Amino acid sequence: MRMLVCLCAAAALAAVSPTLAQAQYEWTASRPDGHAPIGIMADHTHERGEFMLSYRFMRMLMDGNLDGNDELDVSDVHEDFMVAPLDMTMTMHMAGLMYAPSDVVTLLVMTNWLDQSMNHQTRPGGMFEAASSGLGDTSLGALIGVRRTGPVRMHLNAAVSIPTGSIEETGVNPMSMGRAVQMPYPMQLGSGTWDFTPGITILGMSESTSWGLQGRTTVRMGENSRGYTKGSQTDATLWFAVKPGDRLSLSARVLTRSWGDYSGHDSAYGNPMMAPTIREELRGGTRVDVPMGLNLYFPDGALAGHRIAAEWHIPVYQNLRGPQLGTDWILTVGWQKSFAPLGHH
Ligand SMILES: [Cu+2]
Repeated sequence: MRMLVCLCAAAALAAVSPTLAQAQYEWTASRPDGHAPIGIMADHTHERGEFMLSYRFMRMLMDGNLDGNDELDVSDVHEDFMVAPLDMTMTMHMAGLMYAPSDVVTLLVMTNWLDQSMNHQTRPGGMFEAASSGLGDTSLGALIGVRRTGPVRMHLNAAVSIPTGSIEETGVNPMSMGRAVQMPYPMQLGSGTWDFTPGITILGMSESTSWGLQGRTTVRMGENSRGYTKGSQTDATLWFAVKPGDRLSLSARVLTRSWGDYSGHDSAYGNPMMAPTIREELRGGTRVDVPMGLNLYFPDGALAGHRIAAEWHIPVYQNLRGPQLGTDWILTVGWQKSFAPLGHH
């Protein structure tokens, strides 16, 4: 919350003091850094009638358990639990559609497909894998332009997440005697609740550099059909990009993410000492990443208007309610293409 207050103060400052920006450069999306680093969603608005298609491929590797800042050995986890998670790989295919019915409002729909697998080791030493895949949750958002001229722009974000992702993923494990049983919390594909995500985005641009700030919080509404609620999540990110040419920009940013423990309980889970991944109070954490990225934009030629971008997250700080798997790296690669208003050429 403190981060959001800071962002709001910065937003208010940006809104009331146009003199803050020295050069009256007019912000434009028609540059490689006219879009934020690809790991950021809902960063830019569109002009009336424009629409945009996007696809993102995201892969995340989590490896090894943390408790607070401390790395745990598998044997440490086995002191309290019969099963220790070892690592988890998540692949996400994310499709998005943006459309601006007016210059003030841009609408956004995003949905994704998930493939995830987690390796485990039992106390006696047996290894097994759990895997789930399917549709994730679907997000409907609106971006509302507050400051739409000059070198510094600002918009408000509001999104509702529809629980299209399954929370009924089951699998066989060495303790389930051949039966498919409810998989642990991190293996489920959605939150099971309608979620609300308000946020704010500020963008700034000069001749050859740009920057931005975004803060957003996801709040879960109610309890899902299995009797639990995921924790809320707050992201705050600040980025800076340089544009050495008309087609390429390079970016660096800081992302702080805090997410809470779950409340409620999925009664399908038995003995709480089975695995840390079935414990509601071992879900929360804070992570700080320094993602590095590049954006390619093709202003002309056969690929005119297409964008290709990649971003690589390096976590620099993690504090988890553990034992919980820590994040090793996240890679996002994406494609975006905007289309002019229908009827224009
Ligand atoms: Cu767009």
